[in-house]
Amino acid sequence: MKTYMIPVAAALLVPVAAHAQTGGRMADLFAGADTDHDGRISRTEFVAARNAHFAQLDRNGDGVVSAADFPRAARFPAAKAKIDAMVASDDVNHDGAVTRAEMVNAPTTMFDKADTNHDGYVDQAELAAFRAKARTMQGSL
Ligand SMILES: [Ca+2]
Ligand SMILES: [Ca+2]
Ligand SMILES: [Ca+2]
Repeated sequence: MKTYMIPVAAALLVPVAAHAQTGGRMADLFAGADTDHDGRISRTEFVAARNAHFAQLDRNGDGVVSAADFPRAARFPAAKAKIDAMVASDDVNHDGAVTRAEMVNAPTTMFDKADTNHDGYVDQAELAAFRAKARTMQGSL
């Protein structure tokens, strides 16, 4: 089981590059989310993955996710804009930082978009379609 964790951890150590922002985050959340390995991701699995993701995003360990957690990426305007957008999407009280409660209670917009037949699971076909769409959206940015 431990072997599953290595690629994920390694991927998270890669500095946040301008081109890897939103799409990378989407892929990461779904990639490790299928914890019962039934080939599809339930909403519960997605929320658990997002919850686990919080600790990885809060790099300076101050309990909130904000631009301060990405000092290197924040120097690049394009990357900074994407970090701001990521924070803003979950920042319910608009104080510029996302608490764990805000992230856990945030709407599962990404999951809902990927679950195109609305059966409460994102299967392989839906995930492939979602990733293709995410790539297209990134390309148009
Ligand atoms: Ca599953
Ligand atoms: Ca932080
Ligand atoms: Ca589905």
